[in-house]
Amino acid sequence: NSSFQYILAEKKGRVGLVTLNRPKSLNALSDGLISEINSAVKLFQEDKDVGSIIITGSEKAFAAGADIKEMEKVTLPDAYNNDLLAQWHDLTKIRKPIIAAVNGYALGGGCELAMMCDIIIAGEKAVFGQPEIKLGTIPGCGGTQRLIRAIGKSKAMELVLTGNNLNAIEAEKAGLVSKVVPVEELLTEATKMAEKIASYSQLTVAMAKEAVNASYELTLQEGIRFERRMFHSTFGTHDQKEGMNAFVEKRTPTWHNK
Ligand code: CO8
Repeated sequence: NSSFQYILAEKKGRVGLVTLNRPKSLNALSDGLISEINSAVKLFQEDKDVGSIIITGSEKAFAAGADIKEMEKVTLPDAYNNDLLAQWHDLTKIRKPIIAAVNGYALGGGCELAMMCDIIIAGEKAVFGQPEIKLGTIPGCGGTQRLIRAIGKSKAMELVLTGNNLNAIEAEKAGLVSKVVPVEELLTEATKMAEKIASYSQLTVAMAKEAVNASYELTLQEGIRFERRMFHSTFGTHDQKEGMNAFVEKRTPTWHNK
């Protein structure tokens, strides 16, 4: 869609692709860029033909963080009155699965953006980190909260307190990314995964995403109860009947998303 200034958004079959496109500043996340990401994913959320979404950057940078030049002069009253960064979290309201395909730098807000997605796939040259401490500030968009859940306290503290980075292999070992692939194959691999997800019942996929994400908020007992109720709900769908019947009849299921 050519109406965007800082991103490219296109449909590739059943996959919605968002490419961050502010190369001169390594995809630094300005307010304008974040608004455009939010608008694009909302359009994909509403589009019945789209089953999953990929967010990617360039080979050099997924995103090198919040736009430091934009933030430099912000005062506390500005930040508080405008609830700076609040709009960033809109991405987590999208119910379709989102894959972050990360080549190059995913630093500060860039790492936080990747962590707001459901799955992170990394190219071999990817670099993850929360270097805000070097700028006299701290992560402001979930970095202190999501990183600890992804990689545990000791590693999360190291990243946040020292500004040290993780390379792709370290990030995979720590559990931050689901797989590492050669740089030039990143988008192909991400697309394959996105297409696979999009090939299932969209209704069931959304329920699965909601159930996994509930674990962020609920105790184990409540989470297991929530999961069981969602599981029960699938038996009220056409697609559960179709999926199981197709297995029994040894044929490919046809999903109706209902
Ligand atoms: N903001 C603004 N401009 C940036 C940013 C950024 N985060 N990162 C890079 N740029 C610009 C550079 O200023 C430079 O512009 P110019 O050509 O006009 O001088 C251009 O991009 C190229 O960058 P470099 O010349 O520095 O490229 P290098 O290859 O030498 O280095 C690095 C690449 C290591 C990624 C380096 O650019 C760097 O350290 N960038 C800053 C990384 C960083 O500190 N990120 C954290 C930002 S703070 C943050 O995210 C707060 C999070 C709060 C929540 C999210 C809020 C929105």
